[in-house]
Amino acid sequence: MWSSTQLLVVLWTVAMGVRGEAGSNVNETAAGEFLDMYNTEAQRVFSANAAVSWAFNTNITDENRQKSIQSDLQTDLWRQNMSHQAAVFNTSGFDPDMQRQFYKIKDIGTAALEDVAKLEELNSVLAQMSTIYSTARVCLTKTDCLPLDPDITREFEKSRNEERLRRLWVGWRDESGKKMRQLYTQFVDLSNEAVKTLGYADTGDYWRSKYETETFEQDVASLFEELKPFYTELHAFVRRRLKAQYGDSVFPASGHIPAHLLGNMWAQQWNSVQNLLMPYPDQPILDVTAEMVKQEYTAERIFHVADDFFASLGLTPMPQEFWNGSMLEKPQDGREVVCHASAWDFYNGIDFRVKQCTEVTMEHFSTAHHEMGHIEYFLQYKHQPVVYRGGANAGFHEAVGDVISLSVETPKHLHDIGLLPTLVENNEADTNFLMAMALQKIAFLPFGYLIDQWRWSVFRGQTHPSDYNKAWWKLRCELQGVSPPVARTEDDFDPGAKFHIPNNTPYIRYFVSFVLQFQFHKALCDAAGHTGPLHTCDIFNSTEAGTKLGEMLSMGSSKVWTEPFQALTNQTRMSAQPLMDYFQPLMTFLQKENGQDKGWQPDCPNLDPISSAGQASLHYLLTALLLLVLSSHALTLNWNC
Ligand code: X8Z
Ligand code: ZN
Repeated sequence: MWSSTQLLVVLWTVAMGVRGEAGSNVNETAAGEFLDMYNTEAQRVFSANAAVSWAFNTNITDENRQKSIQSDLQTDLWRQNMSHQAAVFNTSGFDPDMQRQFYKIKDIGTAALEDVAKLEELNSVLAQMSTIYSTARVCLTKTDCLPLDPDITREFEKSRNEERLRRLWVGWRDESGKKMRQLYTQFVDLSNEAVKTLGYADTGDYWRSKYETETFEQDVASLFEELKPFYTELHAFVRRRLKAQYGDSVFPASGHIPAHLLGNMWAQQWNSVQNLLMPYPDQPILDVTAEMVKQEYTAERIFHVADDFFASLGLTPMPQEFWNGSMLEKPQDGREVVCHASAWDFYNGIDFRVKQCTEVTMEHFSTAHHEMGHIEYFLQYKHQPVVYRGGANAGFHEAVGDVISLSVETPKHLHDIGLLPTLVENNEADTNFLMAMALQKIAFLPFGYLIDQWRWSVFRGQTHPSDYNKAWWKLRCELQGVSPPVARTEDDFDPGAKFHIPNNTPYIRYFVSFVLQFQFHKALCDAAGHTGPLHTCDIFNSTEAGTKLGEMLSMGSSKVWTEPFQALTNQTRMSAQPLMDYFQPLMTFLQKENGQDKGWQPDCPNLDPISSAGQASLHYLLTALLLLVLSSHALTLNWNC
């Protein structure tokens, strides 16, 4: 396939006579033909690349990794070639839509690295980090070695044994992040070098540019500040309940919550420990896991329930290829796979797949909707040219399935689909429900915000490799109010223990999504004619809501995000207001419960203040001192051996 593609490109180049100086061609007809050619070829190149990458992600072997590295390299080189050809056109007088397409063809990120050996090294480093993460096992005994999914994840959700959780927490970081510190440093240098050739200051600058908003960094910072009081109230309530469970002695005096007690390996969402945290323990708890197990739900059935919801809105149901091609369960044939859930567009308008090691739990039920939201977006914009087959911005892509979940997870809807046998409607049950949602949505906000605060600072060179872990924990302690349960040093690399760092997926998109999804929810609920508090809205069966959502999704990334955003919400700015409105009743409850018992010190307990460089010099200093003492002893005692 590769050589024929190259041949075609060369033939086309010669035929169209587009060889020439950068910016020399002003022929709009030739430019239109170039875009057509790009679009046809991109579908072939990207879909071949997706197939090789899928094979690697669903069967991690040395051979598949090599093939994936080579395929990524060829794809990058093809994009480089296209970018050079596009640069021949002077687009300034062209139709604005054409200008946008040309801009996107030239904005190729790390593929811009001209040195092929370096490009291969970059792809290889990424594939190695991904492999380390996805094949790691934690051995608590010589024979008992556990993978993250499903075993360790399940223990974090179910176990309340502090010591076992602590050992798993440390074990996971020893086996994943710690093993990739050097690779990550290599990656940062290569990635920065690549994007600098495109005129970006560093990789973070490149990532942020995708939001097409001058004030993006300030915008997310002020949204975070606005939402902080909500998080602080939730944190205080959770801390009190966890102290009652585990005893005060496990908790540092600084006010932090030890990071291994929140039901999740990264303490990013806390809903798995919700049974300890219900404001009214005698009222129903909103976890339908037991009911799903009782009704013998399967992975496939979970996805069919999600599909039914999208279809009820008049949106596109999952095509047969989705059901044939997806990996909805962890394979039991001994294959190593990347279990972290993802959705795949094969760029051929036909093949769309999800890869998820689905477990029959409410959490996975929610994730299934999340992933299907990505597929629905792919389906809605599949008619667009390849350059526009993306979210209005990455936060939009992450928000689609979550918006659907906001309806699905209302007690009323869960009752309607038979997952909540009895529906109790009173203020106390309502508060329990809002707490369950807050443990997913509010608990996540500082985590969603801080991951890229760390990476942006690393890419900028403000955080040096010798301070990677210290800077990470500074953010975790200060913004999230969680602390490491055992001492951390620069021998550790805890950022690497989170999927999106080794897999190089930007993370601010999730923070953006968690804000946007409430703005979307409000707009869709209005379209559906919902009355009453926002948290009681279920848009199931509303084709009015479905039509509005579909209109926004079908635009893909053909316009700056504010345009599709305005079409749905009538607004042009991100706003935390709908999120705050949704949770207001819970906040009133928490403020009353907490009084002044809230907050934490900014500094981290359990963070070794001495970096590895510092440790090394201390080590030399102590050795020198010891030698001095010994030699003086040797002199006085006439000690020789
Ligand atoms: O990675 C994901 C999705 C795939 S895009 C499963 N999420 C983030 C995470 O797990 O860290 C969804 C919520 C945040
Ligand atoms: Zn996602």
